[in-house]
Parts: sequence; C-alpha cells; structure tokens
Amino acid sequence: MTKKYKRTLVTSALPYANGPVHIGHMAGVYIPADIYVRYLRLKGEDVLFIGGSDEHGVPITIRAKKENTTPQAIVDKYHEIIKKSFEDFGISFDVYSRTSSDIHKKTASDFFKKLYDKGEFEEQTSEQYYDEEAQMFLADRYIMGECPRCGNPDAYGDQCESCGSSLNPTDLINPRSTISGSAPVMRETKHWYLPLDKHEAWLRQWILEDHKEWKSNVYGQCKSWLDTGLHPRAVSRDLDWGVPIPLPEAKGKVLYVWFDAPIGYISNTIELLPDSWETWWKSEDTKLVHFIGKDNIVFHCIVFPAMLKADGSYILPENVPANEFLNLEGDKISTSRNWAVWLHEYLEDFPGKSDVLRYVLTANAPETKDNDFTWKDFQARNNNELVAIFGNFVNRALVLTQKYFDNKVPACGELTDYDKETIAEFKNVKETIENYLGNYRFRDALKEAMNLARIGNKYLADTEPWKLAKTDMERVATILNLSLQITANLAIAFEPFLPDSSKKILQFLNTNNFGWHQLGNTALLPAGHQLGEASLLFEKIEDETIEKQVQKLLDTKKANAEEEVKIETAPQKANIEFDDFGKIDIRVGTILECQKVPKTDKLLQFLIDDGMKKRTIISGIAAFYNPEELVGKQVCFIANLAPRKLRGILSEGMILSAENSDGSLALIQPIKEVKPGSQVG
Ligand code: B3M
Ligand code: ZN
Repeated sequence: MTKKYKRTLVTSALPYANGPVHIGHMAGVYIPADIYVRYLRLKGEDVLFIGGSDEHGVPITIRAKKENTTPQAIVDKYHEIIKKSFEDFGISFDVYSRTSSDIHKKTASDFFKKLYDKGEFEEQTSEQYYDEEAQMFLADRYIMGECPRCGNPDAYGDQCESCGSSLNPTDLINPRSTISGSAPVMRETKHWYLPLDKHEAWLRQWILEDHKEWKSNVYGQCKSWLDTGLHPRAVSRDLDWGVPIPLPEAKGKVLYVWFDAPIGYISNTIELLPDSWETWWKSEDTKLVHFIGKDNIVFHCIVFPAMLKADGSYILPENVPANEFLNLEGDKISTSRNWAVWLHEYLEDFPGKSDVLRYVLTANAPETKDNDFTWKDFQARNNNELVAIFGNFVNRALVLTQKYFDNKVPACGELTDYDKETIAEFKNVKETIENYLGNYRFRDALKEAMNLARIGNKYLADTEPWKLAKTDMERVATILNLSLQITANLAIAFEPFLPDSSKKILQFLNTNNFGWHQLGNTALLPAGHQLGEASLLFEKIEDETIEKQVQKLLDTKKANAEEEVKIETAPQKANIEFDDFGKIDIRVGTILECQKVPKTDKLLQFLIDDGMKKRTIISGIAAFYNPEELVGKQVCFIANLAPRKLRGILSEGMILSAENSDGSLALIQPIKEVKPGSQVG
C-alpha cells in the first residue's frame, strides 16, 4: 500500500559537536540524505531537510574536562567546524541549528512536561554511583573499573572497549570515579522512565507488520530488539550539562541526551518555520524520513516513535533508511585514534573537489553491509570513471561544438537508427533512477546516472564526428546536437549526486536549471543557442597525490603504535603514605574449588581456604586458566575489600594477578608454600 503524501520531511542524525565530521558520517548519513532531498526538490516536491548539532551528552563534558574548558566552548567550536564542512560539501539543509539553542531547550522541556502531565513516565528511585569527593552522581562514562567479562582494568561503566560488551556500572569490578579517582558509593536518586514495555505491542505491529519494506538491516535490528523484549528507559540523568528537567523536585537533573536530541529535529523545524512547523510534524500527509547510521537505529525506530506516540499529536517516520559503517583502509574509523579522513582536511588537500568525494562515497556507500574506503579506489574512481567517462564525454561534446559550430548548438538533422537506439536507451534512465532513489538505493541510482554518461561517451566514440567533419557536416551537426542534449541531461541526472559538477555543466551550456521531469528530453537546448565557456569537469589525480594521503595514514598508524608502546608499561601511580598501604589486608589462600560462573566467558568462582574459613571470590581470569589446574594452588588475595555481588554471587575479596602488555593475566603465587591466611606485606 503506497500512500500519497503531500510533503516530505527529511531529517539526518544530529552529529555530536565534540569533534569534526569524517567520511564515515558523510557516506552513512549526510550524502544519501542530501541526494534524496535534492532529487525531491528537483521534482518540484515540497520537502524540508533538517539538520543540526547534538550538543549535549556526557562525551562533550568529558572532552571539556580534558581540554580544561567548558562544554559550551567545545560545542561552539565544533558546531562551526561541522556546519562549514556540510556547506563545503553541498549538504543542502534548510536549517542547521543546534540543541543548545533556546528554542530547543524550550521545545524539549515542554515535550517532557506534556508527557509527564499525561502520566506517560514511570518514576523510579534507584541506587547510583556517587562521587563523594566531587559531590556528584557519576554518569556511566565517568566510572571505570575492571571488566567482569575480559578483565580489562579500564572498562567504562557503560561499555568495555576491549571486549565490546555493554555493561552497567555495577558490573565493574573495583569501580573508580574518573573525576576524583576515588571509589564511588551508592546513593539513592530518582529518575523518570519511558515505559517502552507498554509500547511494545503497537511497535511490533507498526514495524514488523506494517513496515516490512524497511531495509533488512534496519528491520532485522528492530526485530531483535522487539523479540528480546523492551524495558523502561530512563529519560533523565544526574548531570549539569543538558536541558534541565522542568520539575521542582528535579534539581541538578537534565534530560538524557537521547531524549532531547531527536526533539532537536522538531526544534530546528520550529526555528525555521515558527508558524507552519506543525504541518510538517503533525499532518498525516507528511512523509517523515530519518537518515541515520546503524548505531542509531533503536533510538529512531523504537524510542523516538514511542516518545512521539506518547505525546499523541505527532506523525511517525515512514522510513528509517539507516546505513552500515564505512571503514578506512581496512580499519574501523576512530576519532580517538585519528583514523579517519576529516572533511575539512580533505578540502585542504583537494580544494574544489567535494564532488569527487561525494561520488566515491556514494558509489561505495555502506548501504547493506560495512564497506571500505581506500585511497587507491578513490583515485581509480576519479580517473577511470569521472575523468575518463563523464568528463571526457562532456569535454568532447563542448570542444567539438566550439571547433565546428562556433560554440552554438547545431541543428539536428535526420536521425539514424543508431541515433534512435541511443535515445531509446537513455530514455529508460529516468525511470530506473527514480525507482532506485524511491527505495533508498543510492549506489544503484548513481550507477544508472553514470550509465547515461557512458551512453554518451560510447555514442561519440562510435560515431567519430571528428572524422566526418571533412565530408558530412550535417551529420556532425546531428551528432553534436544529440551529444549536447545528453550533456544537458547529465546536468539533471547528476544534480542530486554531484551538485557542483551539475552547476558547472549548466554554466558550460550557458543555461538555467532544468527540472527532473525534463530528464530524457532530447530537445533541451534549441538550435543556435550560444554556449558558455568550457573547462575541464574533472581532473586526473596523480599517484603522487594519493601516495601522500596513504603516507599520512601510515604516519597515523605509526604514531598510534608508538603511543601503545608507551602505555605498555603502566606509569607508576602517585606515592602513598605507609599507613595507606597498611589498610590493605593481603593474604595467601589455598584454592579448594574452582569453577566457571555459568553464562559468562570470563569469570571464575573460587572457594579459598583463608586460614579461618572458606571464602568465595569471583575473578575475571577464566580466559587464562582452566579451573581444574588451579585447585590446590596458593594465590594472594585482598581479604578486606568490601564484599560485592557479581552475577548474583557474593565475592569476598579480590585475587591478585599481574597483567601482561597484551592484556593476559597471571595469578600471583608465593614462591614456596605458606600457611593459608599468611599476610603479605
Ligand atoms: N548524536 C549520535 C551520533 O552522532 C547522535 C545522533 C543523534 S540523532 C537525534 O551517532
Ligand atoms: Zn571487557
């Protein structure tokens, strides 16, 4: 069932304003979104393209702390850099604003308040880690400790970057606050939860039944979330950076960044169209489409729709064409390892070549699976496709017209069968591109546009007008007329993909914009029309230029490797007083029993004879020892570490081990046997 819509509202994920944007962002989100809206505009449809910076969230506060400045200063800086990059690459937002704007604060705050008043939230008081020294509740990212799965000593409260498991702060062994370094304590705090479980039934119907046409990667991820079962999600945080919760009892609390960020789409629409924004967000004949990367799927397909539904007055997205990830030269793009091609740097090295990158990133877009960007491929696509086919054709058509017809469009004479075949072939292009674009298949659509250039290139190569010039000028006129018409068609077909190049062609042809409906028309330029001045559409990229880029990446790799060597031997910690050391009660115990903790890969459960009793200790070293080989061995453990529950088992202490630079662990054992319970010191 395809519904008739009157207008299309396109949003693209709001990038975090804590760093510049790179090719992965572009390929995944912004280029496809931009192609889509340019195409709709060219068709004369009513369309709005909403963008903006996501300026809240913990990573921004962490970056500010690191750089010894304020979160506001961080977002001010990156908002400008990101905005400029988008402009430079022709991402044609109708509005690009920011979530620290006053309009957004009010919109997000009102949104929360309405849901609160309607009773759409559940209140829950829970225990959360609190840093007594810094006097603040700790966001997950502000807590580090040992990963219970792999033993990585520097896992974060929400995720272990070493083994990739997602964690809760309470999963961490020996948690510490990254603010003060002290051990956090549990303290009660109240939060508001969006009860996603209550939304599950309609979400199942809406996604799994009514939107089977969604891309399989998107549909699949939604299905797996829904099949696992949805749970209430907190929409508030104890933090001082964000949109304050508009309740008197919520001092020091802000909206969770993932609650306020998608509302940013609405705020930015309000900023642009204060009087008519509701038509775009609340009218059933508006088609809402979210362009995002795969890590944002759950928020756009499940959480945000639940928020919109809870409000009750909004429409839901019609599609969420999320892309997978783009890798760089075989490795995952990483901001912290500087493994990326940054847009602003690209334009310094390749001035005026934004379209080349747009082309390569579209041709190689990670639409259904992760993909790889390589500089060799970038060069090949530029030289063999843009220059050799597209540019070559346009250039030949223009230069020959200049040479033989004084730069005026020659008249078309009688068409041969071959001419007719060529015309018939390229007339199909329009419908094919439309089909692909309508289904968010941008790579295929681009291939088809390129096919048009190929048809033109082949036509000139086959008819060889330069050879006919001596004998049959009438035939040459027809061939060039047709070639120029194809050139004009290329300006239309490529406008969504390569807007700069399309504009250049229009200048070469000395004509104004065409509409999409004119694609396939072979009478776009009247005979006698004076053409403009032509230059090269694309330039060859030399090996040298590419080698420089590859070298830049190799340098990054080298620097990263050196950095790793440096941290291989952990730096010595600050000196402590003897008394402090005396507080730690380290002892030797004999292992009586040892077994794997069920349903974990990393944890072993020990029963230790500590000289007085048998005690249970859980340790994350299962990857390095077989439980059987440890029974009877002696180990050292901290006896007076406050007991804590891990996986439902009370762990009374911590077994000591040494960590190798590769992360592997070795238990510490006395060199000769001692009486269990002997103190180490
Ligand atoms: N800023 C996450 C990201 O950049 C987030 C998107 C928000 S969209 C409302 O991946
Ligand atoms: Zn881990």
